[in-house]
Amino acid sequence: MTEFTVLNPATEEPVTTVAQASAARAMASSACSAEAWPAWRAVAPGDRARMLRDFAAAVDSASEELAGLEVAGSGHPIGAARWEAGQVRDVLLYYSAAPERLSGRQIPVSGGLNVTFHEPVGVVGLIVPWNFPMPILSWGMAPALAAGCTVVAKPAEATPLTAMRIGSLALEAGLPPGVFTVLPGKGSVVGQRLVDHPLVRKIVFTGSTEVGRSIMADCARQVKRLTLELGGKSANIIFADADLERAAATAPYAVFDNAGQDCCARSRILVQSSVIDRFMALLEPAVTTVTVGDPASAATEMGPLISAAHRAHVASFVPDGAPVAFRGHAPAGPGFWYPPTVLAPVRPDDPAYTEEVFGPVVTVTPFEDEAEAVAIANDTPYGLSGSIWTSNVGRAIRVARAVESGNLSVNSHSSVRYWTPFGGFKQSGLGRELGPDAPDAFTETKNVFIATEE
Ligand code: TAP
Repeated sequence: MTEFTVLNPATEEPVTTVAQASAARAMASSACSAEAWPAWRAVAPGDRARMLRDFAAAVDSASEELAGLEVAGSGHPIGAARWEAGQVRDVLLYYSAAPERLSGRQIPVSGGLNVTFHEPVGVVGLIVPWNFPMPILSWGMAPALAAGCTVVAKPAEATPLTAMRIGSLALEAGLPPGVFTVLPGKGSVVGQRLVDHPLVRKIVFTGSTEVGRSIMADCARQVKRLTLELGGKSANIIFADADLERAAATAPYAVFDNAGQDCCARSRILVQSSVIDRFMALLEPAVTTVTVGDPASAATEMGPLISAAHRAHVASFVPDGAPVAFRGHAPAGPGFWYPPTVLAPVRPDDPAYTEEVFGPVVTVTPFEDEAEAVAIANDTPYGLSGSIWTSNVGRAIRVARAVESGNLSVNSHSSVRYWTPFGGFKQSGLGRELGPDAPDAFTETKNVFIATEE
């Protein structure tokens, strides 16, 4: 049996070891999930709703334990980890209302009537990255279960602990065995078997664009349903007429949240050139005062990166001689620390400007006018997120419509809410999660004609 040692990213010390599921176990669990499906889809909608509420209550009562696991195993600051555990509860509660609302339509036709049904697709394979182990698990798990699907979830190898505990909480809350299964293990072993297994009818993948592309090709061979949530290189666009104080004060949280390991990180700040000096003067104290340190401390705003390898990857974007305008602090000693770093001015071909860094590194680039801001924002293969700062309502709407991205905010740095649709344009993904329609993505529409003529 292969084991994986989970390291505490803040101390580099082992937290625990986890037995990795084998390829055979992944295949067997997929088959068990398929066996559990007919009974789960037959549970009366109100009863399925109640079971999801019981699951949410179990998560709620274990929220401190879950938060502690995320602090130890992923290095998330305790305040963020508590919020993430609360998000699992809230997402389960939100979608617990869905089973009783999965109503079809009645369509008038000559000679009878047509009715439509939302039929669950079957077993869903849910593949989760390491950056937000709890929220991203819940975004796929809750609407899939609500729609009447069974779920086999594969957390990232590096961060399996909270998903495993949530899997056991599902059983404690009364979900039948096989309805929600968590399989820790390698992507190339467990994840790939979920993609390949013919009884897994849909894959929900969140991760890198590179792996997403290969999973899409594998799903194509079986015409398997697929949702992809992939990388990002989002812009934070600041016009001269914006509230510069607020824009600068919140810019660090738009990119350094979760140490920049955030698909929605606004990692390219674009500032109208007439105010760029003033903006940089406001940004510097906002960046240098970000509290980076012990994730267990309630005052901490930014923790470590996930691993030594990932820190080396992030550092490769800031080689000797890089145009560091200013940077914040990070602890010395053990832990995969990297300080918040602002690069300016950057060349248009600088990898820190063109590629997803997935760490606390942000570039600042000037633009002259609205057209140039939109052109720069769209000059990327990605299209996940972004922010627009302006006091001109018309401009806010024009730019929001022109930026090719799935999730935007105006005069705010936050755009992800579980009750609104979430997903990417271009190479940031395919399909949408969250929002009121998410359970529909786990169903097929069936159309039945009923003759009424004698
Ligand atoms: P990946 O390396 O792509 O891994 C994501 C998940 O896929 C992990 O569970 C991984 O397992 C698994 N995996 C790897 N190879 C696989 C294969 N051949 N078949 C099936 N599964 C496989 O990404 P990551 O480094 O963990 O996450 C960072 C990336 O995710 C960034 O690009 C980020 O932007 C993106 N992301 C996007 C979003 C949204 S919502 N758009 C949210 C968060 C993150 P192992 O880890 O065990 O190898």
